[in-house]
Amino acid sequence: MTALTLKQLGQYERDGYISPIDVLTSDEALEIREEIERIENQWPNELDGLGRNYIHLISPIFDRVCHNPKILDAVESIIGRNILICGSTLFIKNANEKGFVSFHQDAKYIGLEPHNWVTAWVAVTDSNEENGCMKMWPGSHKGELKYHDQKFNENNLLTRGQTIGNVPINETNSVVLKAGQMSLHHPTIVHGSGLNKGNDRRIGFVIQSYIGSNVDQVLGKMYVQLARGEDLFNYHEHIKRPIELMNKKDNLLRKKANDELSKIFYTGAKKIGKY
Ligand SMILES: O=C(O)CCC(=O)C(=O)O
Repeated sequence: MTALTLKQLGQYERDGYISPIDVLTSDEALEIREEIERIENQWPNELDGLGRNYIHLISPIFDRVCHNPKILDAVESIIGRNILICGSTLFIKNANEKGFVSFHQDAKYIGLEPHNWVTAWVAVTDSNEENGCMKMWPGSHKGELKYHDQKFNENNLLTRGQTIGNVPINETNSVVLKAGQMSLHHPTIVHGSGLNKGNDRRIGFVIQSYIGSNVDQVLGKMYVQLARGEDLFNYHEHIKRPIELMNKKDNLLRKKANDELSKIFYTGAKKIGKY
């Protein structure tokens, strides 16, 4: 068991995130990238828009990442032993594109209550200042949920382009990761990321999120897998793990899960965005 150290837990409590944590080898990270590029080549558009979500339901390689014991050990240190996986998202910024992520708090539109959950951002490629790594505003998880302007702006990789204003950029920290490392962040930390100005793609695989079994989805329906321990509350529908890439039944389930997710993310929104 590679639990987080007291120092790391102190950092999480104080700053609202921990980074970097070694979880995969560089070969394993490369295998994930190759899986993404295999899907992109064989099934064009499969990962576009809403399709960036729930890839772990159609790919055993991504499924294995979600159930990786090193990741789960770290997650257990934060949310306890009974862990469910309730979603995953790919955040890809290609070189020469204009994708960015406005400063936001994940808890704002995700419907997961109480906040006994944590998000794991796994670097599939290196992620650094040049290619648009995440920036965290340390300590910002401690206050109330903040006002988010819904900008629906093109190139914003968030559903509604939800944006918190007046973030003190000089107080934010860059989360620099090597491929195979991860960061963990709190549901209410303010974070975002800028443009990819490098020559290669920047890819993050985000398990969004690991939830304690006591966490309900108050805005809609959610499909989960048990990652560790027991589901003591049975709030959600449990689904099985994939055994082959792009199995027909798994694809149908992923589509259903994505339709439900979209309803959750756009609850009360004035329009529907690209993702
Ligand atoms: O990948 C990014 O740049 C941002 C990801 C993000 O906002 C998140 O994982 O909550």
